[in-house]
Amino acid sequence: MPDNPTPEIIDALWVNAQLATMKPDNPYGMIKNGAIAVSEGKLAWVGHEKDLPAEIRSAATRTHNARGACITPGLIDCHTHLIYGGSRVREFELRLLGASYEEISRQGGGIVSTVSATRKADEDRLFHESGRRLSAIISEGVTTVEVKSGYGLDLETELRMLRVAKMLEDAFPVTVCPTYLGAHALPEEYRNRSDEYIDFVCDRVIPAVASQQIAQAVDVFCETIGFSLEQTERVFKASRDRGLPVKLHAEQLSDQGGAALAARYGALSADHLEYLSEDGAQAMAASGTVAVLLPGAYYFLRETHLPPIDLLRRYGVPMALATDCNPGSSPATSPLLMLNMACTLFRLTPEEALAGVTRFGAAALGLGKVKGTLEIGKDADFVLWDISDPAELAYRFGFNPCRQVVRNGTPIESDHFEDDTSNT
Ligand code: DI6
Ligand code: FE
Repeated sequence: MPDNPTPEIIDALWVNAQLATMKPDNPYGMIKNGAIAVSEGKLAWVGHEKDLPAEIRSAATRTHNARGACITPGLIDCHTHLIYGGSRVREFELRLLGASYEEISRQGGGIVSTVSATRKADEDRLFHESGRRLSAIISEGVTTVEVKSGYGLDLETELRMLRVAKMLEDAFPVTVCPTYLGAHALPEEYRNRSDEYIDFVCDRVIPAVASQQIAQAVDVFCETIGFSLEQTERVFKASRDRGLPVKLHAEQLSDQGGAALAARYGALSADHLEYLSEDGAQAMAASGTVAVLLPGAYYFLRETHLPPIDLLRRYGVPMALATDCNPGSSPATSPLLMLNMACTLFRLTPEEALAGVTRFGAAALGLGKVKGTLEIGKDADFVLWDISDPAELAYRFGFNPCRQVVRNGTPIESDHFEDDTSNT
């Protein structure tokens, strides 16, 4: 039972709930017949309703009857590229006719075709188009989302994308964590000069991003069709020099040793990891680097090489899960579908999948102390679901049982929301 002192102001109380706190102590950190009290945007009390101190109950300005709903932490989508211009539907058709993702990329399609469309799109257009994707993601209970740049590549467009990330955060009820992904693909103007492009990323863009405080981390695509291990390390060094944490698209299509390098730089996460080696898994475990699994990309690219889930489990590498929302390899805006795919394709348990979009999603963004579980003192971001067992979030697909999202202690307006509120 929590033994925190009672805060003077209790803004709201939720009773008659089943709490999947996602604390690691028992499956789902489950508290049947639980209650949550919120004070000034933080969780002030979490526990069994029978243990709720009378002074908290009476201090609450509002009491919400959750009517048996299952409450989880707000979901965290810790890897997206949701800001971009244009569409890659034609590329989807080409792949169905037999072209591979790598072939399309080498022939000047792929990421660089999205770069052309994104450079042409102004802030308003990017905001409008990516806002629609973000709303879809939010409607499934996401309260924190990471958003990468990486479809501008030049200074102006990369900064524009990062400004749009901030505009989205101001306009939508969600925390946006922006990441600079300059080393995503080689822009046309640097053809055959990838080292010079990396100079530009390190000497021009990273200093600008750091001084404007417009991104919280730096990412790289380390791959045969992306950047080499040496180039990745240069970006990591430049980021470290500016105090920016790093993360990496690692071993998505081949084993480049990227995850071990990321671990050496204390990366927040290494993402994709289909081709991760045992050494890579061990290095990640030693540095506490989170493995971000992206089943949407695995599915959409019809990959057959599974990420080594058993190795990750054996070494105790925390596993997060995300949509990778992007136009080329994962045009997905459903985190709930990712839960199902993580179980069906990667054989995660429903509990591991849910931990991947809560506790470990938070860890992948360096937010483990403030988000990701229902614990006193953390941000009051949580979701009421019309389900009786949290495993249902992973079991069903194409179905959204989200009844109500609460962010910073405040219920978010929604058409579906029916509340049973009484003032005390
Ligand atoms: N890996 C991915 O899956 C995305 N970026 C990356 O480095 C795909 C980006 C795209 O195809 O547009
Ligand atoms: Fe990605």
